[in-house]
Amino acid sequence: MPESDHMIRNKVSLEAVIGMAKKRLFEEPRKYPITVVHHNDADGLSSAYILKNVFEREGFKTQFCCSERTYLRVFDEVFRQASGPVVVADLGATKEQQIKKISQGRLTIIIDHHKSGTPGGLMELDLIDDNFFVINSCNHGISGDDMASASTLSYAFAKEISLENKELAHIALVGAIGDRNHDNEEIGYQFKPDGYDMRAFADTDNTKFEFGKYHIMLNREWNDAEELAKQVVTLGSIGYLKGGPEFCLNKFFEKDHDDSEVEKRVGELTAKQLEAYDKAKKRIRENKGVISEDDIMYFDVGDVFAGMGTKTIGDFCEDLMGNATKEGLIDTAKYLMGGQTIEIASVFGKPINVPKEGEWVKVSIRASYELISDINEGRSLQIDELVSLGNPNYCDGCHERKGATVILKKAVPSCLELFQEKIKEFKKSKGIH
Ligand SMILES: [Mn+2]
Repeated sequence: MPESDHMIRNKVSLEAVIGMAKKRLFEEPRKYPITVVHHNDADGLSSAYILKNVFEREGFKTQFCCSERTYLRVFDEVFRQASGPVVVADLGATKEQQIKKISQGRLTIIIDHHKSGTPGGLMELDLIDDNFFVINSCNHGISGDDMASASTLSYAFAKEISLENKELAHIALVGAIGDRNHDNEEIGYQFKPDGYDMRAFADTDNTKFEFGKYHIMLNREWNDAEELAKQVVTLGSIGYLKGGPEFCLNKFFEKDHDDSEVEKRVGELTAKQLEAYDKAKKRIRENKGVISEDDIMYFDVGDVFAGMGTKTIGDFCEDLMGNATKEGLIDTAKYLMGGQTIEIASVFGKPINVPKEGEWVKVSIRASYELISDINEGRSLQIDELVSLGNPNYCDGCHERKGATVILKKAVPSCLELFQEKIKEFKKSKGIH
């Protein structure tokens, strides 16, 4: 690409990238399906549903791959097995350079609102070319945490393709609410007044804000968007390997959304989840899989969450901090770390191992109230700092008071020791013993 062109592209607006990606997509023959690789939460599933409808209306066939994280192994397999363009939703930003490499010039469009994994930001490295587009609010100064969701960006892309797609606003709202719910406790279910999300839904007739809540029109009635987002999360996480994502794409968001079928599915999954929670608590009570350090309480859940997505371990840790504190199951002054073995994911029905070799554990990390006050007062490490010191290769998506990482199963004890060491060093540096 000539230098002048490079300069122009470095300065393009979000709208311009969306326009360029659309133009390039329409040059593709309709011969091969578009593969949509998407996250399994409400934001990722809403995005996928929007893209499915938009692409199919334009005469493309579609196929889907639902992933819990940006696993390069999943992308390897998608590009190996599929022939058409690949569109990534609510994933990808942290590993855009590697994905570009894997794509080998195949048309790829990443729609994400997570921070770019490219140091200094994407635009400086000229990652965008005629076959690779990144539609990411963060690259244009719009925060993905509280201003824009992936489903709002997917919706913007949909509207660029045809204004008719405005009728998908309500689906985008469910995704946007889902992300607000989980990532941003202070803001709660509200959108920032001048955010990208807020503006997207300002002028749509199937969404409304009333009595402090967002509502969407689905199945000829107004529904509480928060409630729908929670149901989608259950289907996508607890039902991750049990057809939950497919149900969302083919039934849940459809106009003839059947409340009784949804209630039945979500009810069954929730019952299974609670049953598994009880079993996991029993393991902790019996001290099975528990490792205690001075400032860390670690436990693993064995196989009791089998078939459920790894989001389950994070939710379980939250539950422990609430209920189990009363039962004395956890030490509220320690970092709580829960481990769930990462299972095989499937790409187009074919099971694959993620990450590449060995058994890996997803470890969710939480701080209970005593520890939170220590963190707030600077007497103990924030969780994102702890992970970046103790397991720096796997620290994406961590916050100050909650986080997660992945660890090779056999390396868990040594990794915990390293975490403990880092906590000790920090305390020593602050003169705390
Ligand atoms: Mn998201």
